[in-house]
Amino acid sequence: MAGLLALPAAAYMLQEQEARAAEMERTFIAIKPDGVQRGLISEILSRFERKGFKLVGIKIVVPQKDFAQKHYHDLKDRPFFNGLCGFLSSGPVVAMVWEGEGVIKYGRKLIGATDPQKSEPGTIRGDLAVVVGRNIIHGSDGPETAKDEIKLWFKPEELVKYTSNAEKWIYGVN
Ligand code: D4T
Repeated sequence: MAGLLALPAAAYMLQEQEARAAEMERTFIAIKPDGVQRGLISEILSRFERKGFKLVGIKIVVPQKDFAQKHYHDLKDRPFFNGLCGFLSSGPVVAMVWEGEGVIKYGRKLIGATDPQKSEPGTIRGDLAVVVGRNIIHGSDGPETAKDEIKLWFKPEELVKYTSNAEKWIYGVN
C-alpha cells in the first residue's frame, strides 16, 4: 500500500481518465433526408448532447445511391432495399459520430424501435416520426456495425479527439 500512497492524486486522476478513455465507445448516427427536411437536426442533436454523449464527427452530405447501397448492404435481400437506398440518397443526410460509455446500445434506446408505431413516447422516433419508411434517423446496431459504418462515412482525420469540460461531471464512481 505504501507504493500506492506515494502516488500523487493527480496521477490517480490521470489513470482514471485513461481507463475511462479506453472504455469509450463510438457509434454512427445519421439524420436521414426526412429528418433534415423537417427541421429536426437541432432537436435530434440536443437529445444526444443533453444525455452526456460527445460529438466527435459531423457533416452534411447527399450520398450517392451506390453509397447508400453500401451502407444498407445487410438489407440487400429485403423488398424495400431499392426504395430505402433511393430515399437515403434523395437529399441531405447529417452524418455523425457520437462517443460515450455505452453509446452504441443507449443511442439505439434514444432512437427507439425501427417502426415509429412501436417506438415508445420519449424516444426520437416515438416522438417525431409516424411510419417506418420515414423514421428520420439511423443508429449503428452493434460494435462491429459501428466500426464499419464510421469507416464508411468518415475519414480518420474527420474525427476529433478532445476532452469536454463536462466530462468530469458526467462520469464518476462513488
Ligand atoms: P436503421 O438501420 O435505419 O437505424 O434502422 P434499424 O436498424 O432500426 O432497422 P433496419 O436495419 O431493419 O431497417 C433499416 C431501415 O429500413 C427502413 N425500413 C425498414 C423500411 O423502409 N421498410 C421496412 O419495412 C423496414 C422494416 C427503415 C429503417
